[in-house]
Amino acid sequence: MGFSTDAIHVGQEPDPTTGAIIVPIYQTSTYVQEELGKHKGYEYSRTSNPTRAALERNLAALEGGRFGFAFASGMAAINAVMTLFKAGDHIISAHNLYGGTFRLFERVLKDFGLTFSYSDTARLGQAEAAFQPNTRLLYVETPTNPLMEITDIAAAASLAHRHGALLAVDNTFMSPYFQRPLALGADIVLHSTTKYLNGHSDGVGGAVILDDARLGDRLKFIQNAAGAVLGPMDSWLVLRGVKTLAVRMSQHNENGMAVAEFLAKHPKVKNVHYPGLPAHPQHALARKQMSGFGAMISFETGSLENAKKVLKSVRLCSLAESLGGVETLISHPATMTHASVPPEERRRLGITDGLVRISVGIEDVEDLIADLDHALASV
Ligand code: P1T
Repeated sequence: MGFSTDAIHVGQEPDPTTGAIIVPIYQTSTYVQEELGKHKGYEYSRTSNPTRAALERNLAALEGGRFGFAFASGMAAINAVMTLFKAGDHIISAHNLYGGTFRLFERVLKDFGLTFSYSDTARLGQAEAAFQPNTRLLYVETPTNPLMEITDIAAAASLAHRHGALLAVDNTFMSPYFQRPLALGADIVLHSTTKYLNGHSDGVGGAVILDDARLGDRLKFIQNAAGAVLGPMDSWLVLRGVKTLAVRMSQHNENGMAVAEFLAKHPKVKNVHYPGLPAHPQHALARKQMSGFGAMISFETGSLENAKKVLKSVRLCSLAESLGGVETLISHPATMTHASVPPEERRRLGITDGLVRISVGIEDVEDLIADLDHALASV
């Protein structure tokens, strides 16, 4: 079946007891057993819950993996994946990541004996040089938050596999509608479902999808043992959001392209990071491995003062962290999403004090452009 059909139907057969067309919110912690050891497949909601199970099956189908796991947040999903590894293991991570991911690696997981190297995975030669005999994982976001750098997923997968390591891809910015990392050779796909999968800015969640049965068994064990599961209500909100993922993403993409083109021509804007622009250094790779470019854009205003003026002058775009909702959000990576990346590291990467990020929503794009035009006039 096609993507939209799967998004609407997989895991969502009519409720067997009532015929309800929508999977109910099974707001229950436990399940009554007929006799010792005899139950209907559910024992306790940390272990499994029918609403969460529906979402997990659905997301697995959309990403093309056999196993899906829903977590309490994107960070909880990333943390669960990292606990597949053990003290002494080495992980190579892309140098540009969501600031919270970098914070988890550097300020939590390092204390448990995992070791990290950071490299520019847009240039895989650099990542290749970072491999050690104990390297177990190559971890990338593509496109990256907020600089929209792109890693060649197929090449990164063969590089990792040549060194006996796995490849994990955070697919939050593209969603499975535009990019399917497992089909390109990745072993693990991660999401902050808070973003496009939910799509309506009304829930925090995370997901992991993979295809390998041994890894799947272990992650299922970790999900239950560590317990950072997504609740039934939040699972239901993501299920509901995913039904319109295809139409939303296609409108996000159209609006994203129009806003990026507007910004690229604007005299007050110095540099626009958007993979759909032919000037993006990896535009050709983006066309090859993604079927759209999405709606995340960052651009350079030249200084903190200019960035502040833009962020203060917008009326329709909302100044807020997060992304991927139907409404347009605008933010300042250096002091918001990437504040936990040390200033010198931010500067080295290009996350300057003048960088502004937009998550382009699906409002009428003329209204968004008029708002940005008005805001940029204050610079
Ligand atoms: O916020 P949470 O659901 O825990 O997801 C963390 C996360 C993981 N991966 C990527 C690529 C992300 O962008 C995020 C969260 N990002 C933001 C809140 C933000 O505004 O960029």
